[in-house]
Amino acid sequence: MGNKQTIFTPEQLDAYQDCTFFTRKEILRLFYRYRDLAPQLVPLDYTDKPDVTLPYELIGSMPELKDNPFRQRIAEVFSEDGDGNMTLDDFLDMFSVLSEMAPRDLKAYYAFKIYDFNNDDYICKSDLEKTVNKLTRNELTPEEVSLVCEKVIYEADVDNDGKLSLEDFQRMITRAPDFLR
Ligand SMILES: [Ca+2]
Ligand SMILES: [Ca+2]
Repeated sequence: MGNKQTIFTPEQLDAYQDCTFFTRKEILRLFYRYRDLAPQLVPLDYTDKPDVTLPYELIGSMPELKDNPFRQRIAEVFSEDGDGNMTLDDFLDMFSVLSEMAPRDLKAYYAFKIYDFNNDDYICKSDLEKTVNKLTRNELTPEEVSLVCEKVIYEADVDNDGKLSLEDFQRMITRAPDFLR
């Protein structure tokens, strides 16, 4: 493989570099990983923006995700269709935010979306229970989970509406960074 690649136009590569934290090389490497998931579906020429979406089952089986208890939520949040099926753009966005180069605020924003299971822009007690169950891999009893959630809400819910807004959440994770991992 020489310097000339014909998968993307130079403009496309520039655009990907602008909206991710990746270099051209990393973008191409991720493209090949995306393609390796389903070589029969993903063409080697993206210059005419092919309409390709890979099913969640393939995405969720990647080494970076397969042991993550939040893998399905992560894929849902980053997928345009909301069901975890991913275009190449979705895929690059996801890896960009998961990468070590992504700033903490951006990670916090997506963590909030991931934990907001019912997508209503708040983390309520039932969202938090699902989150804690996954974080602890179901090792706590329902009573313990309930107590943890009440405590988290009690401490983080500054405006006292019983649920966590993005602001409440951002304040919380500066004290409990475990929620970011
Ligand atoms: Ca919610
Ligand atoms: Ca609140």
